[in-house]
Amino acid sequence: MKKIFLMGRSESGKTSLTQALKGEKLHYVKTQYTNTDDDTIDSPGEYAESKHFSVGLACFSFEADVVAIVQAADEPFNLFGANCHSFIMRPLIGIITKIDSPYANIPMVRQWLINAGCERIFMINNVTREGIDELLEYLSDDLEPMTLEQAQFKQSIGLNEWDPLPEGVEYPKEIASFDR
Ligand SMILES: Nc1nc2c(ncn2[C@@H]2O[C@H](COP(=O)(O)OP(=O)(O)OP(=O)(O)O)[C@@H](O)[C@H]2O)c(=O)[nH]1
Ligand SMILES: [Mg+2]
Repeated sequence: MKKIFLMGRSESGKTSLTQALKGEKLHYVKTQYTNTDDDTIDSPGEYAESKHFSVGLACFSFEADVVAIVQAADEPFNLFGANCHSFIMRPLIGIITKIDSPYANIPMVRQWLINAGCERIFMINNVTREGIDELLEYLSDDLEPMTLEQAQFKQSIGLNEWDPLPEGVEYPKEIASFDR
């Protein structure tokens, strides 16, 4: 299971999402500080809302396999600038919550997440669990463990460390791998 780091404004549904992913009944808990367990890291929305704290988000992201921007479908404005994935050395996905809201504007929020650089976007209703299985399926595979040399090799051919090697390309034999 990939460990997912959730960031997004207060009330966007991050904690509810951690509960839905675990199959728990939703119960409101205001996130006061960053919580981590086996598969999730849940941050307080205030980190994303303050330019002084938001730098901390980059630090928490290093503990995760994948970073998610969580935005409710009815958010009135966007906190995340274009290309904000450039400060995070992890795959970035977008999660749109509250797709059931009468004030939802899904095309607008989706465009914000595309502009931020999200490589996949999931649509979630934490209350009915719509979309949760698709997200769980994405999270179910572990990332391939790799050595520093393997990561550097991927970078040398213009890939992110988490991108798969193209067909027909293999790591050079002389570089260290995990099974040696
Ligand atoms: N209708 C609807 N309500 C939701 C959904 N997800 C969360 N909520 C509600 O939105 C409110 C805020 O949800 P939280 O999960 O606590 O939000 P958060 O992002 O963790 O907020 P902070 O801890 O302040 O950062 C709660 O009352 C949830 O029940 C959803 O998909 N649909
Ligand atoms: Mg919370």
